[in-house]
Amino acid sequence: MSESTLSAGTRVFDPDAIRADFPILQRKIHGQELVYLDNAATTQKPKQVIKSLTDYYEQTNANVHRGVHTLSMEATNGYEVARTKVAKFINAPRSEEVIWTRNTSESLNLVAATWAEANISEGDNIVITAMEHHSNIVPWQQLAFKKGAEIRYLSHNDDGVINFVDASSVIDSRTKLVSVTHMSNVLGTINPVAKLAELAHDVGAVILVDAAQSVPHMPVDVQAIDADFLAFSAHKMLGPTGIGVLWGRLDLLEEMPPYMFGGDMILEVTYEGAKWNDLPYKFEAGTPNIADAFATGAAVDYLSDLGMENVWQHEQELTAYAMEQILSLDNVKVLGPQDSSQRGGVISFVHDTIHPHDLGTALDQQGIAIRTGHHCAMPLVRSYDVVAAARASFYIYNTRSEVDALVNGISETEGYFNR
Ligand code: 7TS
Repeated sequence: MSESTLSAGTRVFDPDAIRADFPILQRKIHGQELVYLDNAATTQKPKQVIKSLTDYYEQTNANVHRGVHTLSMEATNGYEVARTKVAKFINAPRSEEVIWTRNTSESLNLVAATWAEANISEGDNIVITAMEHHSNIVPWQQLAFKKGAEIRYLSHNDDGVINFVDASSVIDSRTKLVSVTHMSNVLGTINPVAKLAELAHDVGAVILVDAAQSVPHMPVDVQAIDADFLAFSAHKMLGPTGIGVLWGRLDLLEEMPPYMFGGDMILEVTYEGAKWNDLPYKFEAGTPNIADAFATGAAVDYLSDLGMENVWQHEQELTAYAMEQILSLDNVKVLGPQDSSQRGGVISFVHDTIHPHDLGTALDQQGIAIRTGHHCAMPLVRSYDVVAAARASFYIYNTRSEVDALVNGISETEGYFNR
């Protein structure tokens, strides 16, 4: 099926029309057309999102939740409408379960500093996978050091697929939290989080899903996967930097102590003490990131108009094509599932003789942006006996001809280094 015939959203999925919405894609890099393949790090922004920021500052700017004047009421209304859009996007039962944070990292730290601080004691364990981003390792390590708790890792096979045979022995009666990435930012593996939720719930643990790489790319329904917490960042889904989301189950959020103290998160303050505000404000101390919440709403609208099923299908098709092309290169090894139907649009690879940083620099000269390094998942990358890998990651505006440019670019770089 041609991509331009997909139509579950309200807009036809046509990569050429989509590309026209992204001003940065007109840029030339070293005199070449930009081929942007670093979407797992951050995505580009469509003019609709950029305009929502200028519109906000030109027409609406005021502080929220405190004024009776028109601008303040409009700002408050827009800020809350954006929250409602996010709630609908992930099928959250209630919009007050959606907490604005700065990014996925802050969402994870919030749970560590509040829920985990209150519920994890000496001898308990926290289960994560061996393919987590540092943001979903370090907060738990720090908490475990402090509490005398244990971190346990779910293993995966060489292809990067979680090993379920030992999962049921790793998760046991002392497990309080299972915190797993929905999609690996290095291997591209999509983890069966609903199955992990079942294992966690069977022992009375809660499950936190790091959805930084899934919410932007596929339909995610917090109720269908039976998550307790879900974290993601707006900047990886067409939105601005500096804003992210923590979704949590209402009963858990209600019981949790606040994360930061200050304005807006209190109901009443006396000289002797304070009473916390209702959700979600209990977790949003101080003047929030209002403009970026508006822009996150615009990003959610953009993706919803395309339809997340269509976004997913486009990336699946492009990833299958890219895997085929990259695997056809003699000296390149791909990390993660070789079967493209088991992975999302992230392909990390290593070249037999060219260091990833040299490859990345040579590709940049050809206008092609990829990421190189440990991708903030050092233990994982090292487990493959490499210190760094090259990574191409795709999004709605990428095309087959850009995959061809990447593959030709790798071949040309080989020619240059082998001269
Ligand atoms: N979790 C996963 C799975 C991620 O991929 C990232 C960022 C984070 C958490 C942290 O997100 P942040 O918005 O708080 O930074 N991943 C990457 C990456 O792969 N390249 O740059 C950032």
